[in-house]
Amino acid sequence: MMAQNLQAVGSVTPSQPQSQLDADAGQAYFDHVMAEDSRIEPRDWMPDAYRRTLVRQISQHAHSEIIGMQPEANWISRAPSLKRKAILMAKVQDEAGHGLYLYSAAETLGTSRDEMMGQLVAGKARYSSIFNYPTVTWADMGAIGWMVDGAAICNQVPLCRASYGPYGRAMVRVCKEESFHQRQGFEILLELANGNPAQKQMAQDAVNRWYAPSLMMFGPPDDDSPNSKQSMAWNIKRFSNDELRSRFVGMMAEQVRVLGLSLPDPEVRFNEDTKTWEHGPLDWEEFKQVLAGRGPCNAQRLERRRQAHDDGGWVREAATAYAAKMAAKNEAAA
Ligand code: BYC
Repeated sequence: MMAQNLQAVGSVTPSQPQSQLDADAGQAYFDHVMAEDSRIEPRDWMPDAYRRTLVRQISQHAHSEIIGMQPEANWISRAPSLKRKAILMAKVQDEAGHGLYLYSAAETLGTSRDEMMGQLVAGKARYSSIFNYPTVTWADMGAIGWMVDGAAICNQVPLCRASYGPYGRAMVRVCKEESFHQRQGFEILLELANGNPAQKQMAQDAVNRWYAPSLMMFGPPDDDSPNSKQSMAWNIKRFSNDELRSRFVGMMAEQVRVLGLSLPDPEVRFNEDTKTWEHGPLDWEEFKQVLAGRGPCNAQRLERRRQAHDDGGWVREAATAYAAKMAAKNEAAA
């Protein structure tokens, strides 16, 4: 936090625990940080609603990374070469790492990882709609890397400047890794697109399947997005859902030409008047169904996560027993 910021808000210091600030002084400090487009850190005073919004968004994001491992892990044993298996395995491990940075960032807001994981396995937490679609061919690994990670980059690069410090900092590393993921997906599609006619068709079919779901990753249209306005006022979101979706369409429209493939949307065009990319209508009813748990793979994804959680129970028990043993030993030595 810069010194001039502190002077401007009198005696309030950024690291003062919340309990030591009265609400008015805390709110004044918080408003000042927002006006300066500066950062809130874990021990700073913050409005309860800001904290809740962050826990909601960061935990959903963490869950997305963890559930997002499944559609790709599904292809590790069937990847067409040892090199492809190794690359895919590294990518899936990266997603686990992203989940861990994000759970850690959410924990700094006072919600434990156990609690967040409990909500996920109970089916009470959201995670990205995109991971409720099946991965039916190897080309889907290319389409996920190019389109899903591409959408993630468009959405997440602005989040590197999110007003909550631990979230913004986690995003920097996540985005670097996502860029590598996107390149590997593009390269899978490029190789298939330059292969035999059946391989090229496989790549085109995958692009067709993932196009609309990847556009929906950005969330509902702006006039149906209840959280955007406040999140933008709090410098968490920097652009609206539709703005980011439009940027993403422009990015794909250029890159798909290099692949020698096409987007399954004849209405994609650059509007010279508004200087934005436009696309055809999306099936928002399908999006709502997926969010309500009725997508093609929702049940399967949750069941697999529950199974993995149960299978890992012995590790949690062992870690708890070890911590208790160490605590008792330290107490005896004190
Ligand atoms: N899926 O008011 P809105 C990845 C919900 S991981 C499900 O616009 P907001 C990757 C939304 O939560 C990608 N739910 O909300 C991993 C809200 O419901 P609640 C994950 C969605 O928060 C592995 C309601 O709809 N990325 O990239 O302002 C392998 C109304 O929406 C979705 C992130 O999580 C959706 N697509 O904006 C490869 C990024 N969209 O909570 C790749 C961080 C909306 O009120 N998150 N909803 O019950 C964000 O940027 C924002 O939370 C969103 C939504 C843009 C997603």
